[in-house]
Amino acid sequence: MERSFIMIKPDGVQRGLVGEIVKRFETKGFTLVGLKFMAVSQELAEQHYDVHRERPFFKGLIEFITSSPVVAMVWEGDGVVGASRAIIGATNPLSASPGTIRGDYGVTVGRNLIHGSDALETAQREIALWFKDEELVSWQPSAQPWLYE
Ligand code: DAT
Ligand code: MG
Repeated sequence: MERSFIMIKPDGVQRGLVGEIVKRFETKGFTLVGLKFMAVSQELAEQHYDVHRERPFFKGLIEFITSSPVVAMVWEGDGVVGASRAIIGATNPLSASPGTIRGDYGVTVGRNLIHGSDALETAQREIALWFKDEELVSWQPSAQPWLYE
């Protein structure tokens, strides 16, 4: 089944939104297969955001991500990569629709609360970057037959 890498950024943690954000993925029907609360090293942050290395906001982004702990997660389910992007909302919270995480809780692009993989290949790269194989748990939630026909 499909998996996505989801990270609650330092602002989400500092603002006490961890439970609220986890709940949205949980109640949607996705399965949590990995979760850790952690400080992010400079090296990990730079690797994670490698595609943005040449962008003017890169330095500030790395400072922000390494400034305070994050919650790193892997969620599993049919179509979870695309659906997570929809649950998260547009990159700029002011453009994000109400009902999305960024639309409901954010006001500026540099404090947009949460990261979600943007494609299947990106998800695979990010999961491998943030988690060891043994940190991911394959399991069958008892609600599975009530979520999938
Ligand atoms: P997303 O997180 O929606 O995938 P992205 O990959 O384009 O967005 O950018 C990664 C992060 O970089 C984004 O969540 C916030 C930050 N960022 C993007 N564009 C920015 C900008 N114009 N100014 C400041 N930060 C920006
Ligand atoms: Mg992105």
